[in-house]
Amino acid sequence: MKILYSFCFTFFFMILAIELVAQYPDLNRTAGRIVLPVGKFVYAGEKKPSGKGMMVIEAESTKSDLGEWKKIGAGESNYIENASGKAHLEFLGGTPAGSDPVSPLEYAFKVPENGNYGLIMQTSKRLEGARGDLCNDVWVKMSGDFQSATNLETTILKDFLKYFQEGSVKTPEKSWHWAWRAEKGKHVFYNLVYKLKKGERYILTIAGRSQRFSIDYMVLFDVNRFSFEEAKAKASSTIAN
Ligand SMILES: [Ca+2]
Repeated sequence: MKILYSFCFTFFFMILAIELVAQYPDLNRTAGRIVLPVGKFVYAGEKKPSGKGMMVIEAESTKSDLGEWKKIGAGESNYIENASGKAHLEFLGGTPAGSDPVSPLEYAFKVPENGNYGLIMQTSKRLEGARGDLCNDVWVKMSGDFQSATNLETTILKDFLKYFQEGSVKTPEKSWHWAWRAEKGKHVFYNLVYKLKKGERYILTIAGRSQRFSIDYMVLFDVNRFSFEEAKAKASSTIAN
């Protein structure tokens, strides 16, 4: 049975790799592992029926000056195991409780289809003895020709919003968990969903807020194809690390 699972797993990623290379011929591959291209979207889903509409950006793919972010790779101190691309970014500025936006990181992208795209991120906190609900958020904003597709005004989405890792004070540190909502107003939460146009250039900006918070990758997905729960499950199970 183990051999069968292993075969199916390998076969799945072979098909995924073929799909990705077909769409993005300049994808790099190293020893059979898909290396996500810098600053580009790639599909992470199956071909049908729900294959389109899920895209990934590696946090470490930014071309911005890292400022107070640190890129941490496998084998380095404070590396969180199983990061995609074997690397993540940890914010070392600010305080564990948070700060104004620091060291903004830009991610320019285009979407292959018109759609309403939700944003989720794979994240990790490193407490070093701090309270469990600290070290767990960043700032995010979107720029470009888009409209809000959530219950926040478009102008609100164009400015920095606090975006946090879900869970409680008991959520384990130094392990990957999803961030999938923004907080605006105390304990008032919003999904971030953007109505995007094919071919338009957008810039997602992420800035440091709380110290020792890490981002591995971001996912933008078509909310008409995936619920937030489905998107999280799909991304967790298909993104190469
Ligand atoms: Ca990564």
